[in-house]
Amino acid sequence: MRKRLTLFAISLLILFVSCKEEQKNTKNAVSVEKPNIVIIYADDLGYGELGAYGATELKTPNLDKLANGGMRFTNGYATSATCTPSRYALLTGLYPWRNESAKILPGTAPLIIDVAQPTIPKMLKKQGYHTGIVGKWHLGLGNGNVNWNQRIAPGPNEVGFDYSHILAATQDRVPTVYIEDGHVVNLDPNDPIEVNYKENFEGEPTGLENPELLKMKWHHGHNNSIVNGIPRIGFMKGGKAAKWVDEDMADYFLADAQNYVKQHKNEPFFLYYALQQPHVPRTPHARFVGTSGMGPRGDVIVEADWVIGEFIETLESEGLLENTLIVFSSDNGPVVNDGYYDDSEEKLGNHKPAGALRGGKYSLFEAGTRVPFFTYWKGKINPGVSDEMVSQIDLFASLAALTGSDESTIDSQELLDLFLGKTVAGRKEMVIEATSRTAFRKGDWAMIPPYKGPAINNQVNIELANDSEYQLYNLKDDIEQQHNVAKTNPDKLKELIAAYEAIRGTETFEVQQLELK
Ligand code: NG6
Ligand code: CA
Repeated sequence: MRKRLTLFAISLLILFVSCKEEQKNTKNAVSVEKPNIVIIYADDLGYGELGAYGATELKTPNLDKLANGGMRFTNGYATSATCTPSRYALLTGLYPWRNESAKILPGTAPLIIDVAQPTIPKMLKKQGYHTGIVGKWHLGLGNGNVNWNQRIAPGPNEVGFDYSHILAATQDRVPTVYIEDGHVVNLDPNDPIEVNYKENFEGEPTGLENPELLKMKWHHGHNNSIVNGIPRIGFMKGGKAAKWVDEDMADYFLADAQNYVKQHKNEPFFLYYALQQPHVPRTPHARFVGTSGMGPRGDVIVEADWVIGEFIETLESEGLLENTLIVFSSDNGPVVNDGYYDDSEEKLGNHKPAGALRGGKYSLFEAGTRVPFFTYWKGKINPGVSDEMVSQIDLFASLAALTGSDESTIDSQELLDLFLGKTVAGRKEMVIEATSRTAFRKGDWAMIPPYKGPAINNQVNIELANDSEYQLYNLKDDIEQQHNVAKTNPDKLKELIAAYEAIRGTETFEVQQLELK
């Protein structure tokens, strides 16, 4: 029943957007700018991880230069505290809880974006852009039962990307191969790939049974197939020549992103550059090992910063920097131990991945969704800092406005002027999500409804924000969310609950159970 309702809702949205389309076509064409647009999206990078956001122990000079040279948001949000829902929302401009499939996906999950659904790349294509994705996808592929040895579809190319070069799910999930325009790169037809998330293939080693083969040990989960000495989530067989080398991944995607820019420099392009760092397994290239003094987690952040420096240099040497809007953010907040023994906890020292914020990845507290978020456009955006609230879902309507499209969605707010550095108002309110639970931000306030379940996920050592009672925090006085003032502010609480339910409804939703093994 819920599925049918979701389909119905999506059809309504499509109708809404196509009506707008018609209106647009009847309008006089106005001349608009068509700068190149690059969204750089980190994976699990926390609010306090960059120098520009207060990090003192980690050095991120290249990202700091962009953040300080552009519009830096202190209240910039991913919609969710995990990857798939945030990425779904970023690309579609819709809250992820409108789609019940927008949960952390296994590597075999079908595509969760309807091929008829509006997306940023589709919208930009209509505005004359060439569109590409390089890096992490994690939105599902195919229609179920993917045959990895044929063209894999539908995928990014069917939802608006002219070019795609991706990793299917996460670096810790099989299949551990690159996929370019639907084809596994370097696939040997005599060594076909099989993937299964339920059971192993006979005779194949696993992290659980063959610890002697491991160069990185698993802490929780991550004890299935072993690739490159690293135990993964899910079982995989075959595809030896196609398997990626984790330590080369940053260089591999960088080279591809640079090529993409060079190839398309003579037309407006949109590049979604989705980095794999600092998600597990953290596998810095040898050049970066030991550079942060913080173990592999710090090292891959240094590596990611270098990668972005190189990428920006390419834009500059190609003469594109003054004609390119860059948006940088992260898909969710930080986690230190996300399933491997990699020294990250031991060597964290005084670094605070979430800055002053409470919680982290998977959490409904601020650190789950409040992330580094800035825009940079050389010569166009005046450097500034904004405390206005912005969400990644707002990029859809804002990029549409930038490029002369009238498309929007019910959730995306057009905040173009703010993204371009003007001192104008941002969002008044928004729903945030974490493992299918939702909470609300309005003005200076954060409200978290009661949820069952553990207060802390002990495996990752993160407070999830589950409580039997409503929580209300005034972030202006209490950014660390230490004082639940729900009882002393009943009217404010009522106001937030009413505003939240007006968007979210009152139905209770199935909460995604994290794999706790
Ligand atoms: C969890 C994994 C975690 C990470 C996460 C997805 C276990 C125990 N934990 O299920 O390691 O892969 O999924 O992260 O398997 S995300 O950033 O892509 O959402
Ligand atoms: Ca993530």
